[in-house]
Amino acid sequence: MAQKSIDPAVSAMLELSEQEGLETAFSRAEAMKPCPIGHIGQCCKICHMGPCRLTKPGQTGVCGATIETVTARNLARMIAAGAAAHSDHGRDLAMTLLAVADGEAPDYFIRDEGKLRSVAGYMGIAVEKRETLDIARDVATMALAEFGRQKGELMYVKRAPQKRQEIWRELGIAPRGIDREVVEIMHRTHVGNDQDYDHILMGGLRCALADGWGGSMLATDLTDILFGTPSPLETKANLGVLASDEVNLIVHGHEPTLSEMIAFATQLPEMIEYAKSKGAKGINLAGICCTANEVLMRVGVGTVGNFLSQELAVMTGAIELMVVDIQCIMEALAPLAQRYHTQLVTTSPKAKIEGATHIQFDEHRAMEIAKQIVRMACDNFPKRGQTHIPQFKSNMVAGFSHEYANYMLGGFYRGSFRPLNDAIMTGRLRGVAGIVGCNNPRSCTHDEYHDHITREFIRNDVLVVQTGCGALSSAKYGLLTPEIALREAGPGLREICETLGIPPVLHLGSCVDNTRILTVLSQMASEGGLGTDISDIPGVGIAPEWMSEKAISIGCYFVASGVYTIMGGTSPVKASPVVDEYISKVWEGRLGGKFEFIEDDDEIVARSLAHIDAKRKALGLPEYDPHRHGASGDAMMMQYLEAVEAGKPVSLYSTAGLK
Ligand code: XCC
Repeated sequence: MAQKSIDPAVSAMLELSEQEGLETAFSRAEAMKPCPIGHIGQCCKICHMGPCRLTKPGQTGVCGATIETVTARNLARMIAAGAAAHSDHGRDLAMTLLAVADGEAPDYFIRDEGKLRSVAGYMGIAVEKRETLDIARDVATMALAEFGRQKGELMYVKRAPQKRQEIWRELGIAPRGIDREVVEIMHRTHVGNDQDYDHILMGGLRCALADGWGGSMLATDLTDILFGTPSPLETKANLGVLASDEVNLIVHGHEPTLSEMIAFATQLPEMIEYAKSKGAKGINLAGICCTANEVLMRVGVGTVGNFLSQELAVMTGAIELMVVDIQCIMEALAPLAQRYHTQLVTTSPKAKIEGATHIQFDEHRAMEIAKQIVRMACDNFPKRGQTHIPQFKSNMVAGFSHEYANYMLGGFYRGSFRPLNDAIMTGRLRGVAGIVGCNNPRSCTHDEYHDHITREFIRNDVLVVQTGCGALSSAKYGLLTPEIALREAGPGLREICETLGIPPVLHLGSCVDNTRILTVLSQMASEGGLGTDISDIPGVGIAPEWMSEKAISIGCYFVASGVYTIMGGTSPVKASPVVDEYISKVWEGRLGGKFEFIEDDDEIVARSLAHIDAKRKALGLPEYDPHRHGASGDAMMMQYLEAVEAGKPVSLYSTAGLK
């Protein structure tokens, strides 16, 4: 059997699934090849004269649509679906904040007043001598109005560098209302409407910007206000976080509203006593996907893994209950859970699954519902049969918000991004990279691209920031620990990590928190020394194992913000070489950021480093030289420890020359 995952816990569970004849996403991907027509955007199914398959050169659909129009419409619709998903998540958080402000959601409160005041500042809401809940009400109301805004631009456009805002205005893509941009793409891509690929795709970028600088950015801000702005904390990752003698409850999906409440409910003495009354030693909460990211970076809940681990977690037989909210939840979980004692509970009115138990979440009764779910999990514990928990888990540090980055670079009184910019200017850091997004059993061995690309970057002195399932991948292999810098980071990056005590790979949160990267890039651009716009910064964005439409929306808002963005795997517009080239070359000419799909991981690294070096050159910065910044004292210590481990006779004083 070809290696399907680099994760030993996943491999162990896949072996078990084969022995027991159980299907997984891995086996289904192998058994059913992707549709060769749809895979590259060759199929048009937006009306019922089709679907039309444009497989021959020059062929058009029944209506006359060219392959350029068809691929462009398909991509634009992916953006709209992704933007809708992220933004609707943001809307729900605004509704929760409003309910808190109106005293209708008594189990929640404002956890970060400072953030509330800064967000009010972005929105032009007065804060002086005002009650917290009054400010919160105005912030929630203004946030909700952004979805239905009919005139003008989204408020957060102003958070981008001035030059970037002007580019958007000149190109006519400054986003207006969030809902309006999504609706307009659906309208424009309806049969017989917008039939100019350039025009369709520029509209797609405007919709993506409404996600990045609108719905998702609001989701991040409102989550921080309600649940706290993250700062680093330690937790653990991989299937080994499951407990053999405790009730295992898994939160999966994306929204923090219920999972945060469940995290508190599991700590209540009455709940722990209840678990004990069922024969368990306690309650063990863990997460999957971005719900995991939300609760791990705020309350230190461990994660069992990323997207492709969801079925395998159930197959351990050790999960009493998996509660899901929205997005990235496989339908296959329901029939699989029925083969075990695991209860699958859906909670969102937007995501029901046949065969699962539905307990509708309502923020007005949040703790009551959380307790009900925790009790259900405990009730299930006596039904547990044989378990197979792979004993693999790694330490991780998570929770590097933009606010914390300011603090870590300069303390309370001198918080600033100056040291980061200086490090790039001197060449200690070659550049920065965001490695984000999903897993995809069809594009590569599970986690392999995330892992390989991340390690190559840190070896080359590129500071890596991560979100989503990419971050969870690195968590499982120990890349989110400061120690890894000693072993694998290049000398300049290692020096910085040692000085600040940070890992060379920073966990920035969930997928909506990709907007934290936008904020960081904007601050770097305005700090000085690295140009005046995001597109001047020596950096790249990569989603090496993407699979969801949300990843396409994220990729496009990064491109529109000026970032060279690389997606792994096959291009969904490959059927039109014209459109494939357009999203790279034409977009780069207009926006400074380009969108490329690259199938090979080494090529992703090579093109990224070449881009970073070209940006350094354009800024007049010294050429990157890995030997310029010497090895630190800790490097000598590492050599000494390695020699001791290898049983070599050595003294600490002689390690400097030791190979
Ligand atoms: Fe989903 Fe956010 Fe992709 Fe992971 S990274 S598979 S979208 S959970 Ni967002």
